[in-house]
Amino acid sequence: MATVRATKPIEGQKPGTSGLRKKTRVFAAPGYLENFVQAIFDAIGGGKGKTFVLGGDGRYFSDSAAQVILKMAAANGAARVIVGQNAVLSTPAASHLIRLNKTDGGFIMSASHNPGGPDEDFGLKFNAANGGPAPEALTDAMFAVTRTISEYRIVDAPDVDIATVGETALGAMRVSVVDCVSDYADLMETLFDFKALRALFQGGFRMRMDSMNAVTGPYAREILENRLGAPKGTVTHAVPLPDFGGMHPDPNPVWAHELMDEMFAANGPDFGAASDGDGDRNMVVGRGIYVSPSDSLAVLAANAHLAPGYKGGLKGIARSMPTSAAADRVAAKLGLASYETPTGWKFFGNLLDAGRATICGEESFGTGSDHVREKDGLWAILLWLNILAERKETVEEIMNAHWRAYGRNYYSRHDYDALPVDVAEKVMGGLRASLGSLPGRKVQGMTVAHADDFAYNDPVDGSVSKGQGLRVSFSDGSRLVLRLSGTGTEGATLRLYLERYAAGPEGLTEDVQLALAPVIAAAEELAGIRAITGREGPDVVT
Ligand code: VG1
Ligand code: CO
Repeated sequence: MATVRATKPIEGQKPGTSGLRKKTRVFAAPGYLENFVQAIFDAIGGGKGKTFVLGGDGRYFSDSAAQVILKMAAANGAARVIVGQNAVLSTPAASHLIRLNKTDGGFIMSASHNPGGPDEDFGLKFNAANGGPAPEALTDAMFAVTRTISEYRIVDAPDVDIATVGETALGAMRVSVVDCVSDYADLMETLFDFKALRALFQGGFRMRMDSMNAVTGPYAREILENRLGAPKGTVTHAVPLPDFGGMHPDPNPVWAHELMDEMFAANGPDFGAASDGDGDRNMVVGRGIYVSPSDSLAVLAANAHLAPGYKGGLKGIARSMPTSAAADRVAAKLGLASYETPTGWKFFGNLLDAGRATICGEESFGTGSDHVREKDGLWAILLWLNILAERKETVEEIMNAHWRAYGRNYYSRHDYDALPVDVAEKVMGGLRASLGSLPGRKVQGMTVAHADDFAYNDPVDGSVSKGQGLRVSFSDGSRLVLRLSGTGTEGATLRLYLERYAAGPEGLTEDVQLALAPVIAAAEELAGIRAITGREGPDVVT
């Protein structure tokens, strides 16, 4: 019953920072999804006899896309597909299932923090047998196939029932529909002290978890409310919706403003958290204090030994290049190796597989460890809870103590969204062309120490990834980075990352944008973003 259908290459099927993301209408057009899925099978050497995981964040179009992927897996000879019930799996839960079942990889349907719906975004990414996002060599191979593809394989069969947990089949292929939450929740129990966390909630600790109508709702309810006894209603926006209820499921102070308002109100909860569309990002907030993701990574690394899963200490700490150097200071103090990788979780995979890094993080609200091969929002939130339970201090006390011990890396990211591509390229091109002449130059009272276009030499497999962002470092430890987003679906998004170090003990609690003012001014002087784009300022500041 397998049919071979003729097709033609479709332009632009190049996976970005994290899989292929397009407008839903583009993905739903005839042959679009099919071509890309066949390209994945071809790039991994076919599907014959293999086992895969399938799931996603439940966004609009996922149900029909799941049926196409199942029918194509069967036609490509797969032996078995493990599907999250209703095709739902958070990205970290999918990564876990790939590893737990020793499968050959998995398909994750998500455009992550991008909005969902018929007029918004859809996405698909393939994770390899280690549970992590396909490395660059593999995504390049997929793209190459999409440029020459002439046919795809799909079975003619009725839709598979994926709403009922249990075993079923599609021709010769087994389809195992599994509960989305239980294996993942069990994994969390092996890493964190659930007894201490239950006691914390029993003692009246108040938390607000905003799942933003996205995939973590059922996970957070099961773990926080059912297993840990947090009061019902601790998790808000807990029902995943195909369009996220119109929310932009990106956990940052701008898009999670309801949570921010609550955390900054008089008598707000003790701890607040939010996660994104597919559950791999997290934002943490204390009462009256926002924790920047770069600082969160540093605090988690410095305190991870307080949780049972990490009591033996860490092997190393890795961060993406634009992430602040706060984590490096922790690594130095603990005598651990630290790594600086390009943006995107796929670059942490080799370090985690090789046992060189235990904890990894990105400034974009992503933190994770070697328990899976993706960043993991609820993992970070539970580690924070475990640290709060052990230290018996508030988030604010923990942050202040951290800055006193290590100094503070003031940090912010300014995003200029949906720019015309040529305008964004002009900004990048201008700064890139001047990099060679910058060292030694004085800008806004600071001296440029180093300027380059970041290239990463993977210490594990020796692969080289070039053009990963323009960086300018100053002799006082300040830094600015400029790169183009690889996850957007409209025009170009320019990201400006800003950092300034204050050693303390004075000046550790300044307003972040004020503390960064000289670096912001230096960025404008060197790159002319406002001048070239004509924009008055960034669209999103985090
Ligand atoms: C962004 C973030 C990056 C993250 C990626 C995927 O990429 O900056 O750190 O890994 O999103 O996250 P970009 O290329 O737009 O800067 V998710 O949660 O959207 O899968
Ligand atoms: Co995500």
